[in-house]
Amino acid sequence: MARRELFALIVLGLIVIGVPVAVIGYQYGVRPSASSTRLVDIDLRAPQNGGFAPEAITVPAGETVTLRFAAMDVTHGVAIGPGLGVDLGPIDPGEVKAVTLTFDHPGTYTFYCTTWCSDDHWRMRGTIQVIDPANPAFVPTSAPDPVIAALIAEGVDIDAAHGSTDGHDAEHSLTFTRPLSAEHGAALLPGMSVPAELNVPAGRRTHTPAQALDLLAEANSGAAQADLLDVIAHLWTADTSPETVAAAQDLYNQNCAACHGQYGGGDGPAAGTTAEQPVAFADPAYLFEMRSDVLYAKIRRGGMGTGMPNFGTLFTPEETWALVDYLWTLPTSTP
Ligand code: HEC
Ligand SMILES: [Cu+2]
Repeated sequence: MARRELFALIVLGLIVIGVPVAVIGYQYGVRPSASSTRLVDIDLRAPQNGGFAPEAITVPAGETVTLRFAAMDVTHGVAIGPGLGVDLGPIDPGEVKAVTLTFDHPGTYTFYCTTWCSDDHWRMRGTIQVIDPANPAFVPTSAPDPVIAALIAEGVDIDAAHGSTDGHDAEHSLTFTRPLSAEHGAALLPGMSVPAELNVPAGRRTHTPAQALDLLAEANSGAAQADLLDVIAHLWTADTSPETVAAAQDLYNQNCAACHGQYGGGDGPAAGTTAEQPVAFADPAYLFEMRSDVLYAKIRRGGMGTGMPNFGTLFTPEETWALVDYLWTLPTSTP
């Protein structure tokens, strides 16, 4: 064999063996220590088996972190909020899913399970504390929610028994003689006189439909109550878009249906496990005594020992309003 051929063979051998070794060595050895990408492995187990491990992680702002989630027992799902738009979908046992994130500012984020993995599924949450690298001991507190602050200032008790906060004088007791129809209400609307406070979204959020019924009946004497209720069903579902409602429906199915039921019947698989009965949004006699801003406050803050979790650390205010808008569609839609 000529020397040149031997030399070529050695070079080829070095390339065939050397390149993969270099690549693998770079990926597993050099890269994690040489760059600022941090890898965090998080195991997922149903809450009674330990939940997320670790349950709390700290990340300096500006640093890129890869979170790698592995389901250890049953199928889970992972989303991270608020406002990050991260939803990894279901993760089956043995499967691993990862997301790489860079947080620009200090703050607190929540990773949470989106799949019905056990009765305690909704307890499955963990926190990402993003710290200021220059001031690691400082933990920013979130600003108070202006909607909840306004309710407190107004003296509204968001934990009051259902239907007792609206000051409704029972002048027109709520009776539903036929299924609600927002479409019918939309058709009637041009012939109705709508009081100013019901003509703007902000006004609708601070009135119950029962109060709206009193106001509408006053302004439209002689109108049938069933027609006025249809007009309200329209007004209370008109402040959103089909896209927003569809996105909120996904949030509802992932986070609420287990207790409140897929169609809002208050009859989800976990309904029997909570201290109090989950409310049935599909029942207009209940929902029409509720204010949207109170529903919003309840979703963000949760109940006090009732079994209603808080979702303020999972969803943005916009997502919470979208959920409220979705709830109003439940008494008017037939499964
Ligand atoms: C683990 C069960 C559970 C889950 C999950 C759950 N809820 Fe509830 N929810 C309850 C219970 C029980 C109540 C009734 C007690 C109370 O009002 O605190 C309730 C009450 C509420 C109320 C207050 C009604 C009122 O009259 O004050 C709203 C609004 C609500 N839930 C919305 C939601 C939304 C939206 C989700 C999902 C993002 C959700 N819930 C997820 C159990 C649950
Ligand atoms: Cu889970």
